[in-house]
Amino acid sequence: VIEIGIIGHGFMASAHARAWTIAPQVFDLELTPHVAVLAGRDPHRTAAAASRLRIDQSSSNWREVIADDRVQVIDVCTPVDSHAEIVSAALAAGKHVLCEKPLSLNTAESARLAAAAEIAHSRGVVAMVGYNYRRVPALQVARSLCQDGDIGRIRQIRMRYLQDWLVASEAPWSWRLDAKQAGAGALGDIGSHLIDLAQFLIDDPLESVVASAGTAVHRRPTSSGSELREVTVDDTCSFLAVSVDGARCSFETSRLALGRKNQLQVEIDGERGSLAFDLERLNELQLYTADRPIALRGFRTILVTEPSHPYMSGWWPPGHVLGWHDTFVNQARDFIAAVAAGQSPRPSFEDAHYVQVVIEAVQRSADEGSWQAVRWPDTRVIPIRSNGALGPGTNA
Ligand code: SOE
Repeated sequence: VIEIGIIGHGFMASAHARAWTIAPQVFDLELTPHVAVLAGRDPHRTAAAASRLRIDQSSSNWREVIADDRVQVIDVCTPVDSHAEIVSAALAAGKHVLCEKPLSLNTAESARLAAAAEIAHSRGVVAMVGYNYRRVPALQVARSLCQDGDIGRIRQIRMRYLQDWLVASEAPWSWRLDAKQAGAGALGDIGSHLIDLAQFLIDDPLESVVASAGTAVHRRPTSSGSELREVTVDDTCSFLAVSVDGARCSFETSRLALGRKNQLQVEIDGERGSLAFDLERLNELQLYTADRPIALRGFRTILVTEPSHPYMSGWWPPGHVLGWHDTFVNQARDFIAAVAAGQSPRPSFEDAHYVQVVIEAVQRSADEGSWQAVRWPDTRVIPIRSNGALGPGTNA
């Protein structure tokens, strides 16, 4: 058994808690995850969430959870502004860390956390970020097709991630609408998934970006309706990008796309084939190849549920499809396998730092209205003191 402490009690904490329970029922794992404690700021809501999720203990002090000798894994599911402090403390205490995305508010924090994770890894500590869409079996097949050269050189990528929960002007204010707590809006919350996925799929970092971002409603009521609060992040953000190998990419994110609840679509055009994926049909991958007579060509559907497909041998017989939450179960499996093997899982903190670097370039471009270079690889120097602790972040 490996004991887990979840910090946070919202939507993501539920997704993770259930995944830790289900993963050992689906997969043969060397270690069996067990959630020992759930922590959150509000004691009543945390206790209620713990009881609903059948977690025996709740706490209103995350430092106590990190100090708990039983707990080996800290699973961070809190708003973004608290990630750096909790993650740093957990790594320093020698705990393995799974942190929800995006890793941090900005690149200064993500650079420090990536350096801390590297030091911790030399002491056998594992750290990973929860970009769960990497764990969609169909997207893993897409990655293989891109990377094994099956569709030839990648020329174009189109990705969009659309939601509509901010369409109404009366939709309530929340921490996700505050730059100080969330870092960015649609760009940080759902655009971060696209940036991570693009890198996962084609393994070719973005080199330059040009963006347009907007906020439709600048003040929103608090959930009690008692006051209006400032919205300081983007509601929509779209950007074009060029990769190091010259792929032309377009990314679109929105919280205002009426009717689109959680639409994540990917299209990749190679010189010999194209791929298309839609999260609403997450078991399917569309593949078009140019190797047939023109009269017989067309996108064909691969139903990614065969035992030979990634993760599927643990799940159901062919055709018995997976859903959104199952990606968290696959993620839990990969994390536990990495801990058992002492290996560094992906997406690493370094991978998540790359996402932050792209986000910052996109924000710069949206502010300045011009193409911006993505400053990657990041050459900033993070001072490490002789005792292995990290010094203050610098942007040397
Ligand atoms: C809310 O916009 C949200 O839950 C994101 O935070 C998740 O990362 C995404 O998977 C679904 O939407």
